[in-house]
Amino acid sequence: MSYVSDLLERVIKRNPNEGEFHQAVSEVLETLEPVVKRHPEYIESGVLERMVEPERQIIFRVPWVDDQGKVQVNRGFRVQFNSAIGPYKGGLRFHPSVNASIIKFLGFEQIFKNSLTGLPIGGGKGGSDFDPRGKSNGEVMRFCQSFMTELFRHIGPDTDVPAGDIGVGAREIGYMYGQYKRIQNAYEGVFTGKGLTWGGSLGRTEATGHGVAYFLEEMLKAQGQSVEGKTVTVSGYGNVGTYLIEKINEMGGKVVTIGDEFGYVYDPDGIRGDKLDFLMDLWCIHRKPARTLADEFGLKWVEGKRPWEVPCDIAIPTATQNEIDETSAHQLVKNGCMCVAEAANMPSTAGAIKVFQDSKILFAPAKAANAGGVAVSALEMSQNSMRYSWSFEEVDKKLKSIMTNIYRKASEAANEYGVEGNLLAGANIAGFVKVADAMLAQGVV
Ligand code: 2IT
Repeated sequence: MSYVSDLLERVIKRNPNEGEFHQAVSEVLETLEPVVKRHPEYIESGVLERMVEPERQIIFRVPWVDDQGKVQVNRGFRVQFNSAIGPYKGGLRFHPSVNASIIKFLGFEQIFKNSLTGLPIGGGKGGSDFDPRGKSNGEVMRFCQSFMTELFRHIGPDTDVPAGDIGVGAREIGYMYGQYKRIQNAYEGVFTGKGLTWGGSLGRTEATGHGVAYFLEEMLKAQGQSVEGKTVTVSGYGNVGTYLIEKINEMGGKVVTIGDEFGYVYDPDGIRGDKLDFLMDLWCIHRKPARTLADEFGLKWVEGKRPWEVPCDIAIPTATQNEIDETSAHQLVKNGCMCVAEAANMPSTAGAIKVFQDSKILFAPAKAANAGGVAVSALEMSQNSMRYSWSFEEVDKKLKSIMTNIYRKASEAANEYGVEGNLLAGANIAGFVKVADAMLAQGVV
C-alpha cells in the first residue's frame, strides 16, 4: 500500500463518522502522490501526518434565550487547523447541518486555499448548528453574543481571525465583533467582513463572486476562449452567487439560472438589469426565497430540482458541499458543458470530479477558484494593521492579480508534476508545498 493510502486509512480510522472530512483529505492526499515520491523529506518529517491533524479543536456550549423566554442550546466549533504560514484564518458557518466533520473539512481545505493566495494566513474554520433563518434580530444578537463569550479567548488579530460563511453575514459579524470588543476592551482586526464604517475593507463583499469570475476568465484565456457569449448556470443565491452574476454579466456572459434549496429559476434571456437588482435586494435586504424572483418577473420556477439539468457552457456551483453528484455531472457533460468552476466549498462529489476529469472538460477547483474571498479578508487584515483603508479600485486590482497568480501557480505546479491541465492537482500541490516547507523550517511542532 502506498504511503498516502495508508495515511488516508489511518485518518478514516481516527476520525470515524466524518464523511466530509474524509472526502476532503482523500482528494488532497491522492494528488500529493507525485510530490512525496519526488520529496521523501515530506514523509520523513511526518509533515503529512501533522497536516491532517488540527493543531487545536474547540467545541463549546452556546446557551441563549429565545423571544419566548425559553433557553436554547447550540453547539459552537472552532478548528484551528494550521498556523505554519500565518494566523488561523477562515469563516464561521451557522447552519443546522454544521458538525465536526463539516467544520474539519472546511478547515482542512482552508489551509491550501489560504496558502494559494500568497498572503500570510493559516487555516481554520468554525461555526455552529444555529440557524439564523426565521430568527428575530434580537435572537440572532443574543446567540452571537453568547457564541463570542466563549470564542473570544481563543481568537485575536495575531492568533485567529474569523469571518463569515453560510449564515454569517455583516449582521452576525457586527454582533460578534461588538461583543468581542466589549470583553477585550480593544479595537482590533479580529474579524474580517466587517462593515465599512467599522474597519471593513471595500470590495470584501464582492470578493468571492468577482474572484471566481476573474479566475474563470484567466482559465478560459489560456484556451483561447473567454466568458463572453457563454451561457452559465449558477445554483446558490447568496453573497457569492449575486456578485458572481454581476461580474459574469460585465464580462458578456449570460446567467440563466439561480436557485436555493427549494428549486431554481430559469431565465433563458439572462438574469441582468432590473432582475439582478431585484435579486440583490432579495439577498441583501429581504432574505426571501429565490422563487420570489420568478414570481416578480414571470420567469419559470422549477420546484425541488437543481439547475444542472439545464444546458450550459459553464456551470458554477455557488451553494454548498456535494451539490453536484455523479448523475448531475454526467448530465452536464452530456448537455455540452465545457467548464465547471467551483465557487462553493467542495461542491462536487468525488464521483462528479471523476466524470469531469474523464470527459476532459475544464475544471476550476474550489480552493483556487473561490480564494478571492479570503484573499480580500487578508487585505482587510493588512488595512486594519496599518489603520488605513484602500479604495475599491486598489482592492479590486489586487484581487485580480491574486486570482491570476493562483491560476498560474496551479497550472505550473500541474506541469511540474506531470499532470498537465489538472488544476485540481496543481492547486493542491502548490498550496501544500508552501505550507509543508514552512512546517519543515519550523521543526516538529
Ligand atoms: O470559505 C471561505 O474561504 C470563506 N468563507 C471566507 C473566509 C475568510 O476568512 O474570509
